[in-house]
Amino acid sequence: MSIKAVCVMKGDRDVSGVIHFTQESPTKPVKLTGEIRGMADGKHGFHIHEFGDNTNGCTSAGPHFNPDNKEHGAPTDENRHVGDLGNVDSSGGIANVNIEDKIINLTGPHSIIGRTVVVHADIDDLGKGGHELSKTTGNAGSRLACGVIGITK
Ligand SMILES: [Cu+2]
Ligand SMILES: [Zn+2]
Repeated sequence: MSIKAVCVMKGDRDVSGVIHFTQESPTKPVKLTGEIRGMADGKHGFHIHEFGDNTNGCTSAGPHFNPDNKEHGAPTDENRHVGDLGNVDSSGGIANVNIEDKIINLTGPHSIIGRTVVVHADIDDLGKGGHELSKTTGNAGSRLACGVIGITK
């Protein structure tokens, strides 16, 4: 039976979204589908952050989920944080999310359940921008919206 999770994202400036996660089994990739509304056109960094804590807004979610102690990178890189899902692309106020990822999981040590999805103001440079933040955050800027990932049926 497949495993399912959902994340309702909210932010300060009318940015909101819903992301659905499904995984056929613990050894299969996780599929993400959904949309985020209210962002400027262009690419926006999209990550799983370590903590499912939004007490002080998206800041409380902490750094990128990185249980294997690697550097920030692209989803396709060997050297990446577990939480590195790259960018979502917004057009006309809607970013459609359609991602399949083999590194995040809905069970086990790479489980993202109870952690936070964050979408950022700027593009994630995927570790290659040469900025001092490239290898930790992709220099993706402020946190526009976030939400905790929960189990659903
Ligand atoms: Cu992030
Ligand atoms: Zn990262």
